[in-house]
Amino acid sequence: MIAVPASPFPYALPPGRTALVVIDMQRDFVEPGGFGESLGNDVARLQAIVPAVARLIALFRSQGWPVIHTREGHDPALSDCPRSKRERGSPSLRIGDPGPMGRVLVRGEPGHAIVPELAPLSDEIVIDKPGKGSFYATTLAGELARLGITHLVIAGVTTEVCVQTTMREANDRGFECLLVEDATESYFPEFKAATLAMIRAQGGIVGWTAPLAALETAVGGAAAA
Ligand code: C5J
Repeated sequence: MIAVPASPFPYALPPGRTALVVIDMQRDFVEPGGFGESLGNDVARLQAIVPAVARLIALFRSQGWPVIHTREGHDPALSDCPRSKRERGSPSLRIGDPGPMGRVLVRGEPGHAIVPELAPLSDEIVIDKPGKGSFYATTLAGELARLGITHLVIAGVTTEVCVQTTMREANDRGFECLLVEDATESYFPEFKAATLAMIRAQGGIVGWTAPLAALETAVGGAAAA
């Protein structure tokens, strides 16, 4: 076990049974002209974590530990997109509409792709999900079972939406989850802060949080020992 300094207490990371899940680092959420910006959000906050997420991915790859990427989106016919999701609110672009990066949140379109700096390697698992949670209507649970994974390190966007939903789904399924504080972000800083606080409240009711440097130091120290 690798002991990672974390809140609310150290996180015991078992090498060989831990995977990294990088959530929805897609152009539609992170880059100007995408779905996130069409909802009125400033995407600069999300762009700022790309280097930290890249470091985290590099850490897992250096250890030979699994890296799993998720993408939120829908098939071109929108058959897996509930009407409620498409029609809610008054965004300048709705799911499926043509935008500067192709049809918004549609699989295969440029905006649906993961940002180039974090592109998955050909042997890494990519989970396409129609909802906020990464377990709902996906193959993620089966992939984790096949790999013998019991612990998840989680990063990506947005902290209080797809990241938190995924972490709660995972927690309910028995996974021990660590959210990397500076490798996740929200369009709303107060929502990020509240999410981190509620995850680790009540003795880690949903899981743990830790800064990237703490994880890097712990893993590096274990590798050198
Ligand atoms: C959102 C996500 N915010 N990846 N998706 O709709 O958090």
